[in-house]
Amino acid sequence: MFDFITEEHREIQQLARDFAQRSIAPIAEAHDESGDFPIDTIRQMGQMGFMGIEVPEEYGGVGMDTLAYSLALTEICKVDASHGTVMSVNNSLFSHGILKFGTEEQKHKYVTAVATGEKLGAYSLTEPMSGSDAGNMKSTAVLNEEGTHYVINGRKSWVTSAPYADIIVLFVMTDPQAKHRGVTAFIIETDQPGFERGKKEPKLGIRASATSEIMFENYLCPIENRLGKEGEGFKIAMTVLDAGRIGIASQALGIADAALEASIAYAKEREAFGQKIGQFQMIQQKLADMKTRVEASRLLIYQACLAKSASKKSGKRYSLEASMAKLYASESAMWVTTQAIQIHGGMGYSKEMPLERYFRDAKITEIYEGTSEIQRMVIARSLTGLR
Ligand code: COS
Repeated sequence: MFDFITEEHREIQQLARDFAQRSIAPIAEAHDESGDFPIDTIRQMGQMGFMGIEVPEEYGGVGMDTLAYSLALTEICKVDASHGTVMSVNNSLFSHGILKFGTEEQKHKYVTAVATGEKLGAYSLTEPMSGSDAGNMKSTAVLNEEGTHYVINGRKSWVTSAPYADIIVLFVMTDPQAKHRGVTAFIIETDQPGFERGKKEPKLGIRASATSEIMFENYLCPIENRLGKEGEGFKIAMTVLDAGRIGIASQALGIADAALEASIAYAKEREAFGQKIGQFQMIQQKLADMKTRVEASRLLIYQACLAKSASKKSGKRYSLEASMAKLYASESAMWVTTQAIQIHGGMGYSKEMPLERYFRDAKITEIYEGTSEIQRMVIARSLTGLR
């Protein structure tokens, strides 16, 4: 039916499905419980190419398209959204920005290291007092007198993978008076003096992914590690988030798919009042609506993937398609996982089954990389052209 899904797409989807079943499924629950970062499986995912699916082969990646990335990510998240979070940050938030705005040297040095799984990447935009209002950041970078280094100071928060990241794409102010036009992007190596990681955030969901604050105190960033031009950072951040939002939509779809599959199986097996619960109309209605929302999410994600691929030639923004996919898939994941728990009753509420993990993991997809409110704002603005 979807002739844009090729044999190669099916192969990478199957590879991700097999890897997730074989290597992630046995450890997902324990890592969710302990909150320990699953470094071994993350490294394996890098070695298998899952951290650089869209990265061209010359920079160590698989050289496939956004749809391939989305299909693979959905499969990983169907088993464990925490692994998917790390995969999504490396692929879209980290590599996409450097590939689009970086120099040849930056691409070879940093994208290759992350795409091959040798190093772990991160992306840092948010600050304690600037989340949705991303242009209101306070951290600064000042070029030194010699013009060789930027001196970076400040504090960033909610940085996914920060406790383990080797390299971070960072956004700070080089000209605070200019507001969002004063934001500049940098590539930060975390083993240099002046960089510190805060405590790991205790989180409701995606507990095996690691998130923390990061602090900069007179950190010296060489001028060749500036990403793009001075003042271009906000646009870079937004461009990268458009790509990232397709990843989060795919993550939400994976979670919803898992909850739906478990619910169908349970409805066929569990009996009440002398019949399978799947024979009750109230359960049938839930399953029907869950399936419809899952498939509608999938179609919006396909549309966003195709729009992003087309934008490579046309240069046209795909913010509308990415935000619609993220908005709908994330809200559907929250709704579908809620229904899945309801169908499972007490068992759904119990840690004996993964339903409550899916429910907790789904929530973040409505928040990070732009809340549902921000997605609605992006969608409405692109419809009217008004700000
Ligand atoms: N791609 C390229 N450029 C973009 C863009 C995009 N997707 N979105 C906005 N821009 C540009 C605009 O064209 C504008 O350019 P000019 O300065 O040349 O006019 C500039 O960026 C500012 O745009 P805008 O005025 O729309 O910015 P706002 O401050 O109103 O913010 C939102 C826009 C709310 C959409 C943005 O701040 C946002 O996405 N916030 C959420 C941040 C987020 O997702 N945080 C999570 C971080 S990862 S956990």
